[in-house]
Amino acid sequence: MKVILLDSPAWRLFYPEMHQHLGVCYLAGALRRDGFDVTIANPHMVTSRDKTTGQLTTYPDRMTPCDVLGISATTPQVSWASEIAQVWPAKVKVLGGAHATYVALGPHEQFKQKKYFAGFDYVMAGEGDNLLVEFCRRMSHQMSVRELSGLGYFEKDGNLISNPPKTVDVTQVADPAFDLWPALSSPQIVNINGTNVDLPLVGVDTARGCPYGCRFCGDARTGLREVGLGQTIRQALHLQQLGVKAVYVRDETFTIKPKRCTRIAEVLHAAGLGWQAMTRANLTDARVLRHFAENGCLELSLGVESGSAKMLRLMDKGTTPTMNLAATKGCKEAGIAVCALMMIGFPGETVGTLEESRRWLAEAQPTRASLSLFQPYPGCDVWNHPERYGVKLPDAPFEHWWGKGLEGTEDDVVLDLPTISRRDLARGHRELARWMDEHIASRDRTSSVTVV
Ligand code: B12
Ligand code: SF4
Repeated sequence: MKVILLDSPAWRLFYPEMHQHLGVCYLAGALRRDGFDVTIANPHMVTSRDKTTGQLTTYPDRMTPCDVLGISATTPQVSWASEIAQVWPAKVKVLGGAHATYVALGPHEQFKQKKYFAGFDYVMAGEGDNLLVEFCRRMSHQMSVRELSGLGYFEKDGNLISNPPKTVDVTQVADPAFDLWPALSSPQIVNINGTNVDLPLVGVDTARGCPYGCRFCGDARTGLREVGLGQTIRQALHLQQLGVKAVYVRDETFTIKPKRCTRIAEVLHAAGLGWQAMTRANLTDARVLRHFAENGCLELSLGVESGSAKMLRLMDKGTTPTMNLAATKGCKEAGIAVCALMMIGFPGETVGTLEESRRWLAEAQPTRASLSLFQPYPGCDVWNHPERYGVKLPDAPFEHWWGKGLEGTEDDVVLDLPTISRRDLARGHRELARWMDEHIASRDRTSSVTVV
């Protein structure tokens, strides 16, 4: 049985090929361990996007026929996933990943309809490591799949019926098939904050889930499941053998356990890997930061979100602007580049709180900062309970749920907030983005990374 996996195209991101999909690599590893013939396709080779109209073109003649096609998608990518699925010459087509998971398991029956998943036969919720393997096993023996945990199928009237998923034991999953990631065969050198790094920047995870409860986040309160150190060592050595020079640790809160993360830093460093990771201000111990600086840390991203104490409270972030300031300073003092992840447009935002974020950035002067426009993505508390935030879920198709930064207009704002007009929010977004370009060393990944 031939299985092809791919992430949906990332045409909206700078240097789309840079963003290796760790989940897809895990699935490929699990299928390969079970003896399946599996490849990972490059979504950017089978599609192109017109920059002016934003329209996707698919190239069916470049799509290899297969028995099972598995596509991953976040919410703003899902329409592209559908376009690909509709033309790919595969016997069975399956959608998985964040969008599939949160729509299938969340409230809002109106979105659990075939028309939102055009081209797909099945929708899989949760972690696919075991589910996809069992699905392919059964398919290859012409057995029924309908009762599989995590599987979603469509009734005749188009309703999506989903079985609750099982959580996998992360200490038992197969290692990601890093070697099958297509872009590994065409490495490029880029410069990140002054350091030359071989692309792709490969993602690894040493734990899944997060115990915190930020209201804009689909991962809120999912607990923490740690991968064994032996697995991390094995994966780091595999990457070293593949010639990879830098990794992006995808753990939601890498520094949650100081002893553990310092040990992992040593493992990555010993394998010759520079690394980036994400964390939050209340988990930035000075000793840990110094240790990171000595062990190959290229950059730490901090979920700062806002410069307004009120907004951080509304988001249930559990940090304050002062804590975020101290954490940014701590990283810089330890000699670590720090990227402040900022978000505007969460319910409660006003013109005044936007200005507080600008002032925070001016004072903190992080090495880099990224700016997102909040979208009520499936999975987050605003999606689950819009009424608690005084908002209605937008009618706009999912592909519009995307913040456009400098080019954004009020038509690109999909959520109506009681506290700020669409026009003021779009203008605030543009102005803050422009200000960041001028006053922060670099606004986001796009401007700090140059291909050399
Ligand atoms: C790292 C990361 C990124 C990176 C890399 C993305 C990538 N290519 O993987 C970057 C910075 C590029 C990124 C960008 C974005 N991201 Co992001 N990202 C993450 C993060 C923090 C970790 C992803 C990860 O590696 N997880 C670990 C792996 C092992 O898990 P996984 O990918 O989920 O895969 C497992 C399952 O989902 C499932 N699965 C996945 N795909 C498939 C496919 C099939 C067929 C099957 C059966 C199963 C399956 O099985 C996998 C193995 O268990 C997640 C949060 C999270 N914890 O997942 C957010 C997350 C996925 N991102 C999110 C969003 C919104 C985005 C953006 C849209 C943000 C934006 N507006 O710019 C963009 C879109 C990216 C794009 N390609 O266009 C949301 C998605 C919410 C939603 N409803 O869709 C998440 C969940 C964050 C959140 N907490 O809300 N992201
Ligand atoms: S934003 Fe980060 S810290 Fe907050 S719940 Fe999500 S993953 Fe956890």
